[in-house]
Amino acid sequence: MPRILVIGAGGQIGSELTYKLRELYGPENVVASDIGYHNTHIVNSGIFEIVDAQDYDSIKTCIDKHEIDTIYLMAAMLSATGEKYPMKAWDLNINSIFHVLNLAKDGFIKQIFWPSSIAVFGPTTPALNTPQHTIAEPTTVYGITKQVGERWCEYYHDKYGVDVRSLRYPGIISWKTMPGGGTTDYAVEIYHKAVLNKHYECFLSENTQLPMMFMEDAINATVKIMQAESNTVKIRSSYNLAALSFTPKDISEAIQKHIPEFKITYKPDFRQNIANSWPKSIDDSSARTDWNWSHNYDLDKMTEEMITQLRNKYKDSTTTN
Ligand code: VAH
Repeated sequence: MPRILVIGAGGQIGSELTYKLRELYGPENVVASDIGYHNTHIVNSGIFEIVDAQDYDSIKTCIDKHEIDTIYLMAAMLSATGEKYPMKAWDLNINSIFHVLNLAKDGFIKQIFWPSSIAVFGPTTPALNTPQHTIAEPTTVYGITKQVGERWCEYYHDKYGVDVRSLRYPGIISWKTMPGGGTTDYAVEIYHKAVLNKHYECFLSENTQLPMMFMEDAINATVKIMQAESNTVKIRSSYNLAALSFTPKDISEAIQKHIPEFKITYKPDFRQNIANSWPKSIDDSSARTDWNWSHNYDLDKMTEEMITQLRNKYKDSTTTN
């Protein structure tokens, strides 16, 4: 059994990844960690440690204490917050991957998962069905950090044999843990507002098409690439990953099939420029060919699950305007 440390386990993806890994490998083999105790559910759900992803000794102390051999590095500052605090985003996103890559290079851990993002692409990238290998000139700090991180992952694999694996996540939609500081967060907020208020003011314009994915598919892809035979993981920068591609208009129409009175209004903010720089849809055929990836959720199936779960979560809440 692998001995796993999830860094950034308090976040939207990190938390659900932790629950899944504990199901697969046993709770005793999965240590959740974060910079603080903000996600009380994850803190109280099993083994938890405070780990600062920017502090090599903090990570090293934890992997020694728990005899860790595998790290899922999920801590990062996302696109919207990264534009507000560029150097903090650079420091967190880059220092953390270097520490984990060096721990592997020096033989302290065997395997790494590190999330990249479709944010590595920019306004000069072909926007429809974006290929695995194409122009990538990101115009956000977050996208720059993910592009640089991919280069270092590939370098450490090729030069030092580090077994690092990575996926270019699209926007991820889930109901258990709210996302923080992303441009695609609207696609999570809209479901909560639809169930609670039957109205959502969207910070992107109605025809802003972006690549998206339901959390269960993202978690399954992450587990699948980490379990794949090493020689099938041919791309060691990061794999394109895709499932859905929709606009705020599309998602509001899917919601109205369940909540006919739901209304959406639009008030684009600074995040519109970020969204405009990203692809509209992604070609992930390399992942489907190399390690047999496939997704399960389309927009209607995801919307049904989100609304069902959130109605249950908020069943005691009154509707507010
Ligand atoms: C963000 N959720 O919005 C992240 C993601 C593709 C978007 O990387 O910044």
